[in-house]
Amino acid sequence: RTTFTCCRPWWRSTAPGFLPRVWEKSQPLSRKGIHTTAGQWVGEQEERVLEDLEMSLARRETKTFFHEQPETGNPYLEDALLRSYLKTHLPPKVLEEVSRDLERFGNRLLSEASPLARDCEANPPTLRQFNAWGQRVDHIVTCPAWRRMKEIAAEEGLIAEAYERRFSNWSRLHQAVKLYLFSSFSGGFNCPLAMTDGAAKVIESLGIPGSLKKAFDHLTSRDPKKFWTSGQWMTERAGGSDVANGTETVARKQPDGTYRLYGFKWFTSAADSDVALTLARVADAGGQVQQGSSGLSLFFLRARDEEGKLNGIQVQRLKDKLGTRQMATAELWLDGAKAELISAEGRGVASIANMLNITRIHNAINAVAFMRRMLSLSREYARRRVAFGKLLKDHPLHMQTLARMEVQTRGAFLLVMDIVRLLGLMETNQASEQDQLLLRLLIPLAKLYTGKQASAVVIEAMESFGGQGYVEDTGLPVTVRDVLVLSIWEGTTNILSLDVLRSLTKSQGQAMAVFFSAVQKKLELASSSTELAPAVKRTRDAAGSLGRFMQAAGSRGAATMELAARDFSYALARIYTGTLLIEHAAQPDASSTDLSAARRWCNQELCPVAAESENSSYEAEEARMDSALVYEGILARGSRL
Ligand code: UCC
Repeated sequence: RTTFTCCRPWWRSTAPGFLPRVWEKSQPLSRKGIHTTAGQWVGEQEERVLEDLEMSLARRETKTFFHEQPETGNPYLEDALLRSYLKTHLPPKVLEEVSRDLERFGNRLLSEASPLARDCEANPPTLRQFNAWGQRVDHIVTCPAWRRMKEIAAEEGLIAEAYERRFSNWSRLHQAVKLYLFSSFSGGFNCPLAMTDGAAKVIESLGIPGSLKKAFDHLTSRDPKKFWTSGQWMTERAGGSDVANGTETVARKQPDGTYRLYGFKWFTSAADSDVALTLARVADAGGQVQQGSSGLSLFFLRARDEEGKLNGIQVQRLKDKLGTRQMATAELWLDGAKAELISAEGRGVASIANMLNITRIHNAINAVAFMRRMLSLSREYARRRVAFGKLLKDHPLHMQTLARMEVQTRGAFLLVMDIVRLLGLMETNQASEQDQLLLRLLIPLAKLYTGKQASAVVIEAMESFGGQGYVEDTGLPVTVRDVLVLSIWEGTTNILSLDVLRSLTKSQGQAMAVFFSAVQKKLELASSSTELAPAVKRTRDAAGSLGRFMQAAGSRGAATMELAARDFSYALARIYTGTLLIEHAAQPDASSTDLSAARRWCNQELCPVAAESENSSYEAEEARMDSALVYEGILARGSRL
């Protein structure tokens, strides 16, 4: 190997005829210079041969260094926690059927969806605004692989499963697990599915009115020719968080009872969808609209008419996004789009909340899916990649890093599954009032917490591949880019933290009481386990600290709670997830890894809001200092501070 380090390798000084055997082998490769003088011929040939020789040696020398591509197997069969969760929770008959379906589906993902997903990434959608004759067509051109994904989604019942309810409350779980497996092989098709599920949920919660029956059938169809997807057009130019003040779209009533929508939707994902739910302000006879949340109503519309012509919609452009590039996100002008009012007037936000809650659950499912996928690849790679004389898997520090990611992923998985379990109960009228309050609280918690976990875990997983993780055609950067959106769309971390507070306020504190009682119950179930005792104690202590914080904050007003909202939500998420890991580890057939995951999770700071409160982080003086820290140096430029 040292031959590569000096400027003139040893063989360069060797006369022809004394070259090593490898030279003889590589000689036929070069015949350049044969028509010139003998002297030149020899010189050029020698040069060429020596180049070939270097190449050949280089190849020989590096051949053992090629990285082996990590190959993962059936994602269902390789997911130990998923399988043990299903075994614990599903009735045996349901388990048998679901398990068979998931194993088959896992194989299909590897053989069919995985290559399609790569196609979707390689062929992102484009916008064709005009036809050859100069007419505006605004056609969003998608690739065949994307369209095939839609067919697969229908065939697999990725939406239908949840609404057919052939396994009663367990159907939601079955659907969620399929989505979880599908997500990282979906080439971005997880996004339209989230909104389609949300739209079906809204329609179902309205009692499937006659005018929406056809749409509901299409959205929940298993027939690829019939299956429709839905968009969720909420974000306008003023932003996607403050919907109440940012929505400018106006709805004008028509003589036939329908409405025409006029406005500009700034961020419409899966813009190739067949239908959409959107918010607008109904104009009165004088053309006036009511501002604020109480002026918003919910509308259903079809994107195109029967002939495929856009329904009073112009596509201004497609967004050039960091990730989820497989999926078209567009800016849309609504210029008289025909729509149907589907909520009571002024109840738009409350009505679309059903959709938001479903898409937020999908968001969390996707977060866990991406974590699991990257971990599967990381652990496979660690079984193949040698560094410092041994496989990565034999380096304890490397394993410690992966194990920490595994604990995060397990916690997130159990949190998401618990939400889906509650949703299944609610949808089959088996949920108590407490279950419903808990579900309302857990959805924003899971969305905000798993979004952050996923970003951290996936970036860490990328690093576990070293430089390979940073190389585009390994496919790893796509996942990193795609996962970063999870803490942004469907409500950012802070917006979701405020939604956690909203759920508490709305229930006048009952949701919090239910939370504490659920934690208490789960911990009691584990109280006979000596191995879990330290984890149980830490969680109990954390719940106690949380209770004391709330009592103290109660007397300090809404501003304190708002400032504490993020840390407060993290505390709830960590405590609740800790109890789920403990509960899982307390099962009779739990493994030593279940115990370890629970113990490790509970060793972290479970109640950051109490710790930060002790640091006075929510005092007015600290809030002023937050601004001072952020804006130091900028005042000179005449800001409004
Ligand atoms: O559209 C987007 C991109 C689409 C891409 C989707 C892909 C998903 C893929 C996932 C998997 C890959 S992004 C749009 C992002 N925007 C949001 O998510 C909205 C974020 N902002 C909020 O969530 C806000 O907190 C708002 C809009 C809900 C705040 O609205 P208001 O009107 O100011 O809030 P109010 O007045 O507190 O709430 C109005 C009513 C109340 O009910 P009533 O009137 O009965 O008291 C609330 O309790 O709505 C109710 N409500 C809810 N109910 C509000 N939020 C909820 C909720 N989450 N659940 C139940």
